[in-house]
Parts: sequence; structure tokens; C-alpha cells
Amino acid sequence: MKLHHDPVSTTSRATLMLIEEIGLSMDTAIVDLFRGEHQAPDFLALNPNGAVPVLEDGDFVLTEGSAILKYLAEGSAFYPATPKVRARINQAMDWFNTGLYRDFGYGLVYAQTLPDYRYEDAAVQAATLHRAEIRARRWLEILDRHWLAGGAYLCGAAPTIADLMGAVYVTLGDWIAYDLSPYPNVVRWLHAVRARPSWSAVHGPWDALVASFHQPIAA
Ligand SMILES: N[C@@H](CCC(=O)N[C@@H](CS)C(=O)NCC(=O)O)C(=O)O
Repeated sequence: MKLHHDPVSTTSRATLMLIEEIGLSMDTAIVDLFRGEHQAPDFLALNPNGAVPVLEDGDFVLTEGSAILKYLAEGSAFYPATPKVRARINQAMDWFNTGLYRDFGYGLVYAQTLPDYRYEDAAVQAATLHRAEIRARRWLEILDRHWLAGGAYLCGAAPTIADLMGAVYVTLGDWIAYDLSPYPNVVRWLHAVRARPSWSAVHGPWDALVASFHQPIAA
């Protein structure tokens, strides 16, 4: 199998962590997003979305980080086969992808770090950030007081692919030095996921990117 990824990309990092966690043998190909390699014709032929990660398993090509995590985690403790446990994991991953990531990741973090997500008009940028901040706070409160209130991890006492994906999404906040202290269960959970060897194994390039970033693109 071969994973096309960028080591700093959000969706790639969760996949790389799972590969470390379950000791999968994997060929890798780096697609450097900052150099525009995801728009190269040969990559677009593989994934017309022009996005990473992409998994090749023989002639089977799979896109979408969430789908790749589920495919790779099959048979492991990171994606138990018990229907109700699996349904909870799917629920959490859908919640992150359609809720928290939209407002916290795209609306708040990327709008201040990636020029493509910034509005040229200062008033539009300020209004967008304001709305995203309000919505992100609501998602973080739900994460803190609902999803993480009852256990160490999102779906019980052991980590699953939902934790790997969710923790990578929430720690995007590091890029803009976002204060998570109002969310003690989130802080505790992130501490646990970040303490895993798989975290440090894949997060060197991300840590370097965060360290090199000085000033959020504000209004
Ligand atoms: N829905 C896709 C989104 C993948 C995605 O947007 N990946 C980012 C990196 S985190 C990317 O490749 N961005 C390039 C671009 O959008 O131009 C998934 O969940 O895998």
C-alpha cells in the first residue's frame, strides 16, 4: 500500500499516527502542498479533488481521511467491529468533520494562517472570524461537556481513530495559540493523545510549522 500525504497536513497526520499505532507497512509519497504539488496533473489524475491523503492499495484508490482511517484500522482495536462501538466512532468522526472542523479549522484557524482562506476585505474577514469564533466555542463546549465528560477517550477507555482524527483537528489551534483552558476535559484528552509515541513520531514537521508562524492574519 502507498499513502500520498503532506506531513504537515491535518488529515495526513491522523493517518500517519494510525499507521504508527498499528505498525502497518506502508510506502509513502510526499505531496508538498506549499509547493503546489497537489495540483500537478499526475496527482490530480489520482485525486481530482487535489487533496491529501490518498491511499493506493493495488488498483484501489481511496480518498478522504476519515474513509482511509476506517479502511486501514479494520481489524484493529482502533476501530472495533462491535456495531454500537463502531457507530459511536463513526458518529464522532462525522461530528468532527461536519461541525468542529468546519468552524474551528476552516473558519478560525485556516482563515488566519492560510492566505487562500482569508478574505481580502477587512470587514468581511473580521465578520467571518467573529462568527467562526462563536461557533467554534460552541463545538468545543460540546466536546468538553458532552463527548469527553464520561471517559478518558471519545468512545470509552481506549483510543480509537476518532481520537486520532479529533485530536489532530483540535490541536490546529496551536497554530494561532488558541486558548483551550476553558475546556478542561479537552485539555486532559489532548494531553493523553499527545503523550502517545505515535504523536511524537509524526508531529516534527507540524511543530516546526507552528514554531515558524508568528502573526495570525487578522482583519
Ligand atoms: N475532505 C478531505 C479534505 C482533505 C484536505 O482538504 N486536505 C488538505 C490538507 S489537510 C489538502 O490537501 N488541501 C489542499 C487544497 O485544498 O488545496 C479529507 O477529509 O480528506
